[in-house]
Amino acid sequence: MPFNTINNEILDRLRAIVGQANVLTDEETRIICASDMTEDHVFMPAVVVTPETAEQVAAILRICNDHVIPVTPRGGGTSLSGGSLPVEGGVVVWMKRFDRIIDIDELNLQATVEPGVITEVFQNAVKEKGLFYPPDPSSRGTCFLGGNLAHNAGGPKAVKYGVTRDYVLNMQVALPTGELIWTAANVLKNSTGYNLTQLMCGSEGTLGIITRIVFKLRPLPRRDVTLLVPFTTGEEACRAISAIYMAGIVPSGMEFMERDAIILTMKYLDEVLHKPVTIELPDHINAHLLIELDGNDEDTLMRDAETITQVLENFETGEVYFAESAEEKESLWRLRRNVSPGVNSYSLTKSEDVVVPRSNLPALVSAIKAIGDRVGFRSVCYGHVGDGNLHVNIMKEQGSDAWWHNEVNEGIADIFREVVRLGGTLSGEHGIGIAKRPYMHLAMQEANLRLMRGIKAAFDPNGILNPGKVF
Ligand code: LAC
Ligand code: ZN
Repeated sequence: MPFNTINNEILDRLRAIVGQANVLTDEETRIICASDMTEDHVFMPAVVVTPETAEQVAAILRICNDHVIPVTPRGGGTSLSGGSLPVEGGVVVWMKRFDRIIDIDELNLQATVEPGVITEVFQNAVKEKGLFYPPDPSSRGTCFLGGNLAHNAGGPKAVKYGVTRDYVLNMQVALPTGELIWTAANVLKNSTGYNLTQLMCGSEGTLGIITRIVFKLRPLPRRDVTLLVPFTTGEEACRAISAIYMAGIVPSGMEFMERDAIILTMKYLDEVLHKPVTIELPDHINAHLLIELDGNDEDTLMRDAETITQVLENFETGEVYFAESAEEKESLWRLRRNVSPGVNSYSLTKSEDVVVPRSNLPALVSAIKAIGDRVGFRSVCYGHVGDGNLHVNIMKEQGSDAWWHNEVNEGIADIFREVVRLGGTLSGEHGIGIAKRPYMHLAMQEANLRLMRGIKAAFDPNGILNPGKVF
């Protein structure tokens, strides 16, 4: 269905809902909401609305649905797949005023929050009460919990504790038709009908706008051990991962960084953020694993770390480095968290987020490098390899625009074909958005896509919500 454009009458109706000050048509605000962290895409919305209550969000949707005007929800704007890009223009609903932590329920280990709370703010708030919210995307300092849910964000802790979808019990959602629903109940078990909560997770803002969330929490682990292991090759590092699991260890972090990822991120931390981190990079070292163990008992952690070092004797490693102090641990994680902004600050990139069964990672890394050699791009790989989830940043560097849009996209299709052949799929945590939409048919049967389209139509009969995304 073709969309209608916004006129003065609709602007007045939006103003009547949220107040004059929260209907923003100035260029500066619209430019902020025209892009996210995805490549170099820019799509200008006609207007940005900043509601404060669920009822306001529902009322905005009702008007836009009646007039068939596209609506794109926006959180912290950190999407790497184009989730918050208003590709059809129209209204951006920016959720930044939904920033309250409503309740941290220590008796039930639950918390109720608004979706515009910054992830790290929430992590710290529950930590003060001795509790733990494990999902830990690298963008935690600026991303919003609502966006984390919409994209089912992961991060390093997922390898032991699971991803965002594993921590949500219930949520309030404004539907594109203007109705306001709760998806479930605040309970730990629930077999009551279809699971609308989980359907919303990872739906990328295409089915509804999340207006309140009930999370479950865990007790905070008291101790951790962090080690950095250099390897001669990326494939060798990836082979070691399965061996560590086979020795009976479940790390709370198992992160991979290629040599180029470390070089570019060290440069960025030094030159741009002025918070340098230095690690030795001898010539024969081409990849590192950053491994973390957590728990409450120091002796158990030390025994597990010892087991890991014994396992590693069977691999081509450099000297294993144990982070002793909290500062040393923090600087290793600072390095890891800044790989994406670091690499992206030195070249336009296409960020892939593929995932395979972890035993197939060595084959995947080899295939990516071979495809890069053939097409002529440099790829910088890093990511959550304990989960088999590899981020692949493909660098434009000196390449021409035509090459970037044609040959490189074909090369990416080849990477995805290889991923699927290895039993994997397109995205482990960043979502599909617009970036991976052209490749969905490589991972999905037509029947899957038909079911997804049917679900979309059931929620959003006029297709107004975050159009142009996913499929
Ligand atoms: C990371 C983000 C890019 O792992 O997912 O750093
Ligand atoms: Zn990641």
